[in-house]
Amino acid sequence: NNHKSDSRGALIVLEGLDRSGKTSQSSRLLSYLEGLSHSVESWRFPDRNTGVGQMISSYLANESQLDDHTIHLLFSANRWEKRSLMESKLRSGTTLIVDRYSFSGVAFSSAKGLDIEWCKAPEIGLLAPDLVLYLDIPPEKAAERGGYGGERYEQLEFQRKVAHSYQILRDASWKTVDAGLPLDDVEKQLREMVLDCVTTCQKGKVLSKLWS
Ligand code: Z5A
Repeated sequence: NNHKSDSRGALIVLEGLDRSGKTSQSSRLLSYLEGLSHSVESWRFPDRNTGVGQMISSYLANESQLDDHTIHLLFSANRWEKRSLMESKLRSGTTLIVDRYSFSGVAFSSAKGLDIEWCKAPEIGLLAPDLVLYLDIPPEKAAERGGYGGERYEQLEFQRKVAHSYQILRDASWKTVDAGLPLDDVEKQLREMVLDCVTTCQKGKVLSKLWS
């Protein structure tokens, strides 16, 4: 039965500035879906556990220097490393809640001045999310939360540029929530959107590719 074989898990991506609450909301959504007996995992990019991920991690910690193009391609390679596992999880019915994805890759590198089309190119062919949730927060407000750590990019001026890049990338399919609201309020809005998406994918939806 064709319809039945199209049933799968949902690929749900959380995007937003540093400190917008992606990590907090990922874990809340994971518990929520688990509570409803859905098969679900939470993932994040960069995945610092792979070989490529370790290079990225040392770059972010300012322990190594890399050309802007080089680090961009490493972030992308880090997603390609996980692509086939991602596909098999989704096809076997597991929903993935992913903290940052290709949009972060393009937003951060283009904020440094790299050409946006050049930035998108290595992402073409990765799996397209079923839902992108954008946690919207003014950079100034995000900066007030617990203060930035010592990692590269965690500076107000740069985060303003990233916010601008996200504006350019955002399309009508993204769902935006006001991430300046209290954690519970943000979660409540996200729950509804996520459940809707999980249900649609369960009924059967074609898995498509990014930017093609
Ligand atoms: N990067 C890239 O350049 N290219 C790529 O392809 C990818 C990433 C994938 C590392 O990412 C850096 O890599 C990142 C982008 C770049 N650099 N920056 N900036 P990361 O994911 O490892 O780090 P992060 O995004 O900066 O994560 P984060 O600091 O953990 O932020 P968050 O996940 O959005 O927020 P949070 O941990 O849930 O919350 C932060 C604090 O705010 C915490 O104290 C919370 O309790 C508090 N919080 C959260 N929500 C609320 C609300 N609603 N009210 C009040 N307080 C809140």
